[in-house]
This record gives sequence, structure tokens and C-alpha cells, in this order.
Amino acid sequence: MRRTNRKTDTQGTERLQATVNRLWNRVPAYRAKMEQAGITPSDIRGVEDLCALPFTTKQDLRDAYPLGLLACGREELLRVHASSGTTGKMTIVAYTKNDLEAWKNCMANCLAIAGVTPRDTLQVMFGYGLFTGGLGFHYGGEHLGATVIPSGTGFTERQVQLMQDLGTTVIACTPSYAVHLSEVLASRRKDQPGSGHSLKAAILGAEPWSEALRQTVQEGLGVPALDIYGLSEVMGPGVAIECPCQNGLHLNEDHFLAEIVDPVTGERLPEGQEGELVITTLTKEALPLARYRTRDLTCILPGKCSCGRGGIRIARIRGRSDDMLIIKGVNVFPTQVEAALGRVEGLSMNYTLEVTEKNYVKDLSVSVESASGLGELEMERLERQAARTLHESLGLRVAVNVLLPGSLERFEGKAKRVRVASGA
Ligand code: DLL
Repeated sequence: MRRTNRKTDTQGTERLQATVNRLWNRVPAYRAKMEQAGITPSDIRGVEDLCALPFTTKQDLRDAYPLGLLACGREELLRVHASSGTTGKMTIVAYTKNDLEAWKNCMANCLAIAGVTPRDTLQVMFGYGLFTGGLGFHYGGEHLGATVIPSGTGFTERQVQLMQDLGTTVIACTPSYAVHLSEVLASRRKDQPGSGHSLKAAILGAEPWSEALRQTVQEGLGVPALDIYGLSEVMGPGVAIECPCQNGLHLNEDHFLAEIVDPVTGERLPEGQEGELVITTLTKEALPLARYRTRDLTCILPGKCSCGRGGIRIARIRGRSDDMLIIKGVNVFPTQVEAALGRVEGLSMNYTLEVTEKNYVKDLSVSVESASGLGELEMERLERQAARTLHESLGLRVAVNVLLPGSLERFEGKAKRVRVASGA
């Protein structure tokens, strides 16, 4: 399944064995799982033996809250972050000095793959704090030698001011915030003709987004929008990133092994087949994870990227298995709705979904803003057209409510697209 060269395979095997030994010797809960599966570290002779190892789940991390899966002494920790998670209790993640070095290297490598150089000015519009986005980009950007503007989330007028005054060339934020930013930039251009920006790329991630949203951002900002993926449990941003070819995300193979498994049976799936991404960390000291079930749905892409880099690429994340809505027996991912809305000319990419339930039957409705102010008749025409497009692409009748621009909430961090009415 792996398409790496021998040198990398040897390195991968050594690092995998070191990780498994570390877990066996230092994390009683994982050792117990291995014993239950009837294996010891000596059974892992190479990366091809990976699937003999038991999975690690988000529940394992929650059960061990706050730091029960630590594989180092408390005194070795330099930093902690936390993921809030959409459901349940937050998860604490921890880093030793070497973990922070590795993360910085991973992020610098990702930024370089995206085409960022020491001559660039990188404005980090991710949250600084327990969320890994801000500090992950920050230290990676500095390590690469770029000038970093740690502007954090929100205060969009100020973000735009900084971008213009300091000549920001690369921005990093969520895709939904990039849409908002491009709207604010557009209205500035109207008020102050000639006011522009010096951007060359936008690096976006932390939430699922569709190709349609990418087109909206690229048209709005006039620069390529590249996808970056990561999760706090295994490190933070920096696990995989797109290069300017926009042909899938290159995995940081020095630090992670990736597998795709059937979300229900846990069986490994072949290249090209979509399933749940499972990640094994290869260099982590504080919180090494073997076969972590990310719940993110993607596939390993066959073939080679046109940039010439070998190694594993994953497709953009379609969504999380736990984000999937089941409406009248039809499985629906919010990104599918987004992609369909993107095909209706005259709609914006600002939308929310609402799930309601009546007599045990779930229903889905979509509220979406029009791209520009329209009259009532035109809005109704758009509603009918959007409902038709959604029906064709989802196989489901969905009520659509088209709203005037600016009616829906804007998100500074991860967008909350789905509202489930109480009782649904
Ligand atoms: O979101 C880390 C990150 C920060 C990634 C900045 C990229 C940029 P968590 O808060 O732990 O960490 O959330 C991780 O977010 O399991 C996915 O479900 C989702 N996610 C992250 N990146 C992407 C992406 C950060 N590019 C969870 N596409 C992951 C789709 C993404 N979903």
C-alpha cells in the first residue's frame, strides 16, 4: 500500500518500532490493549505489520483525561493545547521540547510545499491559545524565515488594514473566514477604489470545505487557496498540505503513517477508496499515538502529483464520519450541500443547515445568502433553483431559504454550519 522508497521505509520501520516500544513501556493503557490483542513490540517488524496494532480512539483520550496517556514525565512537558471537540469533553494534548521542534519542522515544511519562502509575510488569522492553529503556523512560519503577523482571529477591518499596510503575501485562516475576508476586501475596494492587497496565496484548513468554496475564495481574493490538514491529537496543523498543483494533500511522511479503513469494520481499504483516515505518529514523545481513528473521511490518492513529489497524498477531507446527517434514510455531508449550492449562480458561500424532527422523521432545511441584494421574485427563483440542484445532487428534497447578503452569522474560527433543533 505504501509507495515510498526503501530509505523512507527503513526510517519508517525504525520510527514505528521506537513508537511502539515507547507505548509498550510507558503507556499502561496501550500496553493492555496490545496484550489483549496478543501482540508484543517484537511482532512489529516493519510498517507492513502496522495493522496488527490495536486502534486508538478519541474515547481513549477522553477516558485518560487529562494526561493519562502521557509517555514521558510531567517535567518533560513544555506546552499543552486542547481540542474542544464538537461533542463531549475537551481533549488535552501535550508536547515535549522535541515534539515542539518536530511540529515546527513539519509546519515549516508544509509552508515550503505551499510555496512560502523567507521573503513572505504570513498573517496568521487562526486562534492563538488552546487551539493549535495559531501557534502551529506561528512557529512554523518563523522557522521558515517568513515574517509572521500574529493577528489571531476576528477584527476583520484591522486584519485588512494590516494586510494592506504590511504587504501580507500569505494568509492562514479557516476557509469560511476567507470568504468573509474577501467580502470585506470587496466592499473596501468599492469605497476606496485602488485599495488592493499583495497576497500570493491563502492557506486554509481546520474545517471541511468544498471545491466550490475554493473557487469562491480564489475569485474573491484573486490568489490560489491551498488546503492544510491536521488535528491536535496527533500534533496540530502540519499533517498534510496541498502544493500549488492543488492535486491532493502531501502527507508529512517523516512524522506520520496514514491508512484508510472502513469506518464500520475497521478493515484496511485500498488506495483510491474512501474511508476513515487512521494516523500513527512516528516521532512524538509526549503523546505518541498508534493507529489513531481520526473520523475524517478521505482516500489515499493513486499516482504521482504533477509537482513531482513522490509519497502519499490524501484527497480533501469530505467531512467527519460523525458529521454525517441521516435525513429520511439519505446520508448527507454538509460539504455535499456546499458543493451543490456552489453550482447555483447568484448564491454566496454563506449558508447554514437546520435539522428538525417531526413524528420521528428528520428534515433538512438550508438558509443561504444571495451573492448580491435581489428583489423578492428573484430570491424566490433562486430558492426554487437551489432546491432543484440540492434534490438532484443529494436525492433529497430540502427546503431552501435565500436571505439577503449579511443576514447570517460570520465565523472567526471553525464555522458551525449545522443547527439541530431540540428534539431532532
Ligand atoms: O483544526 C488543526 C488545524 C489548524 C488544521 C489549522 C489546519 C489548520 P483540531 O481543532 O483538533 O485541529 O481539529 C481537527 O478539524 O479532525 C478535521 O475534522 C478538521 N480539519 C482540520 N483540517 C481540515 C481540513 C485543527 N483541511 C479536525 N479539511 C480534524 C477538513 C479539517 N477538515
